[in-house]
Amino acid sequence: MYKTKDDKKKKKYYILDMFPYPSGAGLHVGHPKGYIATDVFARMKMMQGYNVLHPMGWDAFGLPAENYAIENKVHPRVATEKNIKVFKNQLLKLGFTYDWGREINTTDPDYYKWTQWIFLRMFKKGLAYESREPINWCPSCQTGLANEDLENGKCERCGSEIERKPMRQWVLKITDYADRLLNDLEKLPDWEESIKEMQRNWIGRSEGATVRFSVIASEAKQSNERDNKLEVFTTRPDTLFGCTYMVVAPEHELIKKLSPPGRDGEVRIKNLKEVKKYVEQARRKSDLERTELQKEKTGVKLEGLMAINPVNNKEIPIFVADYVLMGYGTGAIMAVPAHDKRDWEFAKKYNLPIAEVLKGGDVNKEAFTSDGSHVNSEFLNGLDKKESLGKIIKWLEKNKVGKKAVNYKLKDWVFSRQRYWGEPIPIIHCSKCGAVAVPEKDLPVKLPEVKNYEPTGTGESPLANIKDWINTKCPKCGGPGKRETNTMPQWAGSSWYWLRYIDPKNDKALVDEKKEKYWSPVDFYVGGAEHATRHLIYARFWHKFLFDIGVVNYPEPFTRLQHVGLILAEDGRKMSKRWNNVINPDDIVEKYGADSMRVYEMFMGPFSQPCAWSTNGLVGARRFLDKTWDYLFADYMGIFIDDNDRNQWISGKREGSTSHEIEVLLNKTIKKVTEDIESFRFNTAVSQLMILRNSFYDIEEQPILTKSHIELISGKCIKKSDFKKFLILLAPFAPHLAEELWHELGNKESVFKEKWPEYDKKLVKDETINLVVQINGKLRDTILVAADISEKEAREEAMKSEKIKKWLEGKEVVKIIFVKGRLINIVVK
Ligand code: ANZ
Ligand code: ZN
Repeated sequence: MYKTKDDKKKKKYYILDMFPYPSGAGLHVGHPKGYIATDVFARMKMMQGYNVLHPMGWDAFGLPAENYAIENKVHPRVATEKNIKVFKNQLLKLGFTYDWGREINTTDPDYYKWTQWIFLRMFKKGLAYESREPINWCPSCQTGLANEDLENGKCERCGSEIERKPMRQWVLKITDYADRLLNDLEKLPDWEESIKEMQRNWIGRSEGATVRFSVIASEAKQSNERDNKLEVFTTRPDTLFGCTYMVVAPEHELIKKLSPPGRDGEVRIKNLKEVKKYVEQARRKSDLERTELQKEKTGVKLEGLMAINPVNNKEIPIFVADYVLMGYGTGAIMAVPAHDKRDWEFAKKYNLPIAEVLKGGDVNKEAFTSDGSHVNSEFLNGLDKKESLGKIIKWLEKNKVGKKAVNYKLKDWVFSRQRYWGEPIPIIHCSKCGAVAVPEKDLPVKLPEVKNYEPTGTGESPLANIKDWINTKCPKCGGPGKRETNTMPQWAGSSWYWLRYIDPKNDKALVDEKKEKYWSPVDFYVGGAEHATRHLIYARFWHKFLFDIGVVNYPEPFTRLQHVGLILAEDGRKMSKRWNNVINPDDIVEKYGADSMRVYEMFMGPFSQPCAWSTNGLVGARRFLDKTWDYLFADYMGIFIDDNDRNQWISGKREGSTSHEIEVLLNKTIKKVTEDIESFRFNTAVSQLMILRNSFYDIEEQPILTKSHIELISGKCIKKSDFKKFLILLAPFAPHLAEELWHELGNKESVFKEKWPEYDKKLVKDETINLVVQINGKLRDTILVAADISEKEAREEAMKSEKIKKWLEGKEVVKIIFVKGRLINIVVK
């Protein structure tokens, strides 16, 4: 039943879970929460007549599997396969609608063939390039990492302090897509605003200008060198008249360039020893440590040099200081201590002039960072920020000392790892032809078997030791070539996987064009908030690239996005081996049943909020299901007079009767459950189902059944057709129980082949409402009235209120504003 066909006649709905990373620990009860939610949603959509795609797979390359494998002395493939088995068994127990015929695994060569193919296409477009810039190096994982893989300057996996290490790297030019990644967020109204904001901050677009300063020797006035330039990026070029010194980052090339001994008159750093020592100290600090606002600023003046401020030709000193980072802008700044906090502190410490150029503060006391009109700035005097920015940029461009510029925090994606368990990068190095793409017909480049997959520590991947794999022919000239030994990062395989579910077995193309047209984009994507930046930015980047080369026909992969609130342990902490508070879903299923777990996780609280596990809550969910079962089968309850009576009802020979109240409640429940599932408010949907169930007959309210009770309820069963509607509403949450009861009712087909019920509009209208009564727009009273009250009646009712009478005394009513079902506003004079 859960086999998804490409049935083009039906309207499609593609709902996607973030696929798990199959770790050695298995799933805990928190992991399936999102999967249960999408499953409830998918089941409702199926019953609403959609052709639903709800797939599952494994994101199985990457460091954790490899580290686990090394620790436990097993091959990562063996460990991964074992972990996947465990995960899959755990998921199977929960009764999901996944079409396992579409299962994917990022470590399967038939899958990563296409990951490599995308890389090659990027390479051919110049979007994948080699670089030798210093990158983040984790000394413990012994691999390079992307900026995104750091947490507070530390390795996100093992917590080690990151070093900067110059290394040959493959880098993806994600910055080419920065503007589109940013602007297209506006086209995603069904993404949570908080996630979009995190992406905006991550991309970090700043508008400003670059300004080029000349660097000269401070003593020799007659320097013959004119070509030493220092370029900065600034968001405030309008404060250029207030620039009284400059700072370069410790890694800045200017230091290296001006280090060798020079002849007289040549521009050179004179206090090299001191500078080198400072640079060395800075190297050991993380970016976060370096830029912390509270930290005391440190730095060393570069003796022997001066910079010339192009706007007023003043000579100003240059410092090296670690509060300027190499990875941002140009790695150098023009310091404006009067109007920038960090510059101000630095200037105070080193006794540098503070020149006010914006009016409004007292720059002797602190930096004035708000807007103010310009002073001491010649042609900018009297202008505000906007005007002066325009004017100074024009001036910089005219004088060829700078230009308008945009800067991004987003950096190109460091895409190679010096580790074993990843997709080989399909490149062959040739001494004549350079880096050459492996021909597409030779894909996949399979990960070779090695004896030793421990990292070498030399900055080379363990693949570097397999000589017969490395040595190959150059595809271009046929001469000797060597395979690239770096592998792709963990995030590669997940950057396009949603496309593969559409057409998982295709060996001719990444995805068939027609199938892609039918299924994409993903209508709804649900997963952890921790993926707001990394995975979701990479995924959007690759998708846009695939859009540009015509593989997909939508520029954005995920139409709607929802994050999952964490399930915490009963003690309120995160579930973790460390705290010994992990609950295994297998145990819950064993003891309480899969449906209890499903219902409980949907009922425990608002979906997107963190919520602590509670065994009591779980027991409550189980009780609700028991009561549902008992409606038909509890011997002691006597809803049916006897078995014969029940059989008559089931076979339709006796009708049962539904009271008007229950009928109204049933219709309201249909409406509420439908809308709540649609908007991921599962907790209120479940509670509504509980209310409905209790209205049929609540045994708990009458724990001791006397004879008269039994007489009272005996034979009072509701209409079978109404009970069926209740079962259908319950089915997405508790599929096993609902299916079983459905069959007990004599149905031959699955409950999931039923149509989702519709409600009677007349019955769901609220009969009374609280009408707001305003006098001149101010709330003065609320009155209980019929929901469909007319303006005339509302006016009469409002006038009867004592509170309102008081306000109307001696006044003349000039106008009445009436919003049906909401409010009446009486305007008086
Ligand atoms: C002069 C200036 C005057 C600045 C002023 C600010 C205020 P955002 O908005 O984050 O883009 N900056 C530039 N490169 C830097 C680096 N590598 N390390 C540390 N700081 C750097 O910040 C841009 C501003 O951050 C730039 O504008 C520069 O200081 C600083 F009243 O230039 B500003
Ligand atoms: Zn060659």
